[in-house]
Amino acid sequence: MKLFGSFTSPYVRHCRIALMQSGLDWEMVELDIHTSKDPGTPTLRVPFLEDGALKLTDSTPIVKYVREKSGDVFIPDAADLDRYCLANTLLDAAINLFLLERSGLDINTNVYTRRQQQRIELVLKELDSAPLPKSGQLGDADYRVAVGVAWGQFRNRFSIDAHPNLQQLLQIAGDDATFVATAPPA
Ligand SMILES: N[C@@H](CCC(=O)N[C@@H](CS)C(=O)NCC(=O)O)C(=O)O
Repeated sequence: MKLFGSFTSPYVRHCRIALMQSGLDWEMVELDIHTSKDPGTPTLRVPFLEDGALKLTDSTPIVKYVREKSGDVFIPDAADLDRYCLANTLLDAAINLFLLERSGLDINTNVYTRRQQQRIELVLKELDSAPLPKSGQLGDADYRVAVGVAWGQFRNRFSIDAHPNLQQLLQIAGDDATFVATAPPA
């Protein structure tokens, strides 16, 4: 199967982690979604996945598909799933602001982008209050939070100085071979 995406995307990173852990046959097809004229996905976003006739256009069904195809489960617990969704909300807001700023918008004066900034701070606080996984026992909610927080540091989009549990989570994830192997290029 083929995973299309970039090596900097946190959503792609989570898919790569699941694929690396799966033992399945897969390859990564590098794609710059911003310059590709016909990227092959209606979302105009990465990641997307092709496995024969199956096409998946979002990281959540991709991770679920990969986990289940390799005999594993995808987040059975509702509270864990909520944490996973909070991490997606954090990422969606932070990436949105990143791209808007890059396209020339002053994100500090627009009412909606200020709301997005407030959303990021509130979600970080909420995620910081969650219990930490043990080293070597990260589930998909933990991976989603970890790739999200790591992306925020990589792109300098938000600080976790006031969030000791999120700092600790990155340390715990730093013991995980697939998390380390998928780090964005320096
Ligand atoms: N809900 C999607 C979000 C994917 C997403 O936002 N990807 C970013 C890269 S990290 C992207 O392709 N952005 C391009 C754009 O918004 O134009 C998922 O989970 O796969």
